Amino acid sequence: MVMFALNLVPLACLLSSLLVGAIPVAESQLSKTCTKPGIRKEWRTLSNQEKASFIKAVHCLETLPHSQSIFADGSQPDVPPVRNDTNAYDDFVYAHLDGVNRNHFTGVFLGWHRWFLHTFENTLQTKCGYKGSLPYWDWSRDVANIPASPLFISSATTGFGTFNDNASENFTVTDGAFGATVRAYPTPHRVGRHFRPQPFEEQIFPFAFDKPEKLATSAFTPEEVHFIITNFVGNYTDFQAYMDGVRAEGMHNAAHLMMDGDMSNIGHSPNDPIFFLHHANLDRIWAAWQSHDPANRLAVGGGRTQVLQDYDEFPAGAPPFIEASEQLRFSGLTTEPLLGEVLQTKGKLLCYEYA
Ligand SMILES: [Cu+2]
Repeated sequence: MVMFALNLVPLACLLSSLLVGAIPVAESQLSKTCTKPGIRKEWRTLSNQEKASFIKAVHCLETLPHSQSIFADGSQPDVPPVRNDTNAYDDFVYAHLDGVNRNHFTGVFLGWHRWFLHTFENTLQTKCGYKGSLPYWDWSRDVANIPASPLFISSATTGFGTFNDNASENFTVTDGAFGATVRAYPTPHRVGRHFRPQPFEEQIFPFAFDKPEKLATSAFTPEEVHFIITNFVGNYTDFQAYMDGVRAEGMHNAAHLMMDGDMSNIGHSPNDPIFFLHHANLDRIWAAWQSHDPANRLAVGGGRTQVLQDYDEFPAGAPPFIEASEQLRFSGLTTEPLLGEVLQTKGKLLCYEYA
């Protein structure tokens, strides 16, 4: 069940520059300084109690009401209408779904997801009493055997559930903390997840994969992670492009597509809470690259327009080129900082680091 490509067309959408409804960042937030950063830890290093408290907070989010401020901002033509019979978790999925074209394969990719993850973490903390920070999943530690990763266990209090290999069941996850969870978008369904070691065998983009037989795990080995952090000095565009990969076979897409089901859909992938741990790891790698060299620290790049037909030329978006003054858009989910305001994880708006 591969739906990754369905939401990708039409691709060259410039409407995001014409949007209304941006929520400015409050002055009070800008004057904050970061003295006690939250520590984001790798999932397997958490105690069972810490794991359970994160999962409990996500379940709490699923019981909170849907926000009336969520709206489709017009940049994504085929987005489903906002539903009122939904919850606060579904609002995150909607905001992601509504931003597919502007936030993927464009220069705001990592900055947008950084603020999205922060909003998720902050909501768990402020609305659900969560005391910890957002955990991350370092997939490079599991390349030898992904299904045996300590994340994918059937415990209802500390596990994300195992993979389902049954296509006739839509790969529905039946165990773990989210086995019975129904998500609203794009239509009500239970979360699906299936281990697909060679996800590039099927063409899902408007171009053929370069190495269709490539193992997903080969894109995110410890060597690959080391390589991306220590290369592309001063060149954000090439750094981001490498994360998505030559012909989109890089670590970002490889891990998404390898899990099939919800995670393999570029729009509604946040339906699976694994999304947040996967993207926290990408954010961690970006932060490590940023601190690797002074020339990386505030580097931005890529373009505003997603054009997958010209992926080889513009893997990080076509012009106009992205600058730090680019406004991030969140479809009513949260405040909307400029890209330049989320470049530092320990700055005026953000205050966290990775263990
Ligand atoms: Cu995304």
